[in-house]
Amino acid sequence: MSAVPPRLPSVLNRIDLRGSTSDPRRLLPRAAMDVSVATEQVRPIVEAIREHGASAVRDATRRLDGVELTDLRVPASAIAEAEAGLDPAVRAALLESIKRARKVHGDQRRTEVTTLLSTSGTVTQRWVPVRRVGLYVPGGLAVYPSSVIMNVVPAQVAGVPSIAVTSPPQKGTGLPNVNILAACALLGIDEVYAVGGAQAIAMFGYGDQEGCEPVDMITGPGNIWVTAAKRMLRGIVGIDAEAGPTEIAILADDTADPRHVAADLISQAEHDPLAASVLVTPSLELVEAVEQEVARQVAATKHLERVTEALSGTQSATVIVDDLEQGLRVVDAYGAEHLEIQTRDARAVAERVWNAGAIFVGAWSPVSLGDYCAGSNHVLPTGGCARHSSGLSTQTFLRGVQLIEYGRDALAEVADHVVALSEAEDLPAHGAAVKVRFAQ
Ligand code: HSO
Ligand code: ZN
Repeated sequence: MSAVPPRLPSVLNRIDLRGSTSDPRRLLPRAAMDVSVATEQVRPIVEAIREHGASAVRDATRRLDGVELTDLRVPASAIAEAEAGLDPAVRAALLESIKRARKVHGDQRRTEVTTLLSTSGTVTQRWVPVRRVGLYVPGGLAVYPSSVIMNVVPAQVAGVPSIAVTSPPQKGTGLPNVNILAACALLGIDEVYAVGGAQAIAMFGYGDQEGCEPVDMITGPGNIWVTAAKRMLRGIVGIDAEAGPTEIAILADDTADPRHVAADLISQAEHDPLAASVLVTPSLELVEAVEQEVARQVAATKHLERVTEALSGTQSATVIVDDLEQGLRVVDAYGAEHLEIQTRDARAVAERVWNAGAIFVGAWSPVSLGDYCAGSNHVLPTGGCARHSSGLSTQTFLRGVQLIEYGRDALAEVADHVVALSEAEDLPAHGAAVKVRFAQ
């Protein structure tokens, strides 16, 4: 008689949506992030830096990071040393990640298009890179050299001429994490600052009056204070989408391997106690098998505490649906940052998804692949923002500028229409600006 393994208590909550006709958006909980409290704490820091520049950055760094900074900018020698000391396996992995990201982001480049509207009337859509960008790379709980690649590569491919990176100073060295510096070196970035948190965002937004010129755009994920500061500076500079805790949703059927599903749910839970891991499936057998696998794999995972907190939190769950049709409605309503499709004919199912930051298709495309080495970008919209926003791409760093060039005949063709619309809007001076050109 073979021994039956004992059933382990499930870490994940179950949500049963079978037969439900209500809006699934309300039934799928999300971790709430209240930026407004952080905003009040961040405001004096941002204002001090606007007024006093680098000295206020140093004050904030002393107070908040416990680090005494002399130079805000990391010396070239420290960047070179970090690269020289890089572990060979990490170097090879970073280089492969850079190579693939450059290939994919290179293909995202837009080409200039000219539309001919009549013989002498054209509109040209030009794509112009942002002049100077500041890229924030977190360095607290999480240290992500991979995020340096995901921010820098699209900016470089877009043709941004001036790129600065900042990341919090570590206690002891007063420098950003050594692998972050090494990643900058491999990417050819030499303007790097040892500044983190809201003070880094303010420094980029206003400049530091010493050597860091203000930037035109800031991208990159960060904690709640970084997010609050970015919100405050939006408008003064361009800002990418706000990054909340990471999310993985998996739409699976009975063909999915519960070991893979469990491993992938755990992989993103490893980021943050507020990370969300959601399995959506019509297969009760899969739910049960995944629950058992999660319990088994969690016991052996390194970051046991935050993984357990993330998986057992209300933001994570297994969601049982009637069929894949309802499953698709649920994942669309959720709009996950990362969505895996582990079903029969996964490609066809993926093509029907409307809302997701990135879609990982089939059994061999786990989210961790996209985090590091797929060539795709891992800075993606969270918190349902995938319904209206994109992840970072080459496009993020390009602005569309239109060139309108009409000759006499082309203007004559639409002159009456311009006048008619200007009168309809009671703005006759608009029409007059056209009429005056044809007056004898
Ligand atoms: N999954 C994270 C990115 C990341 N994972 C960096 C590992 N390192 C948000 O997409
Ligand atoms: Zn990740």
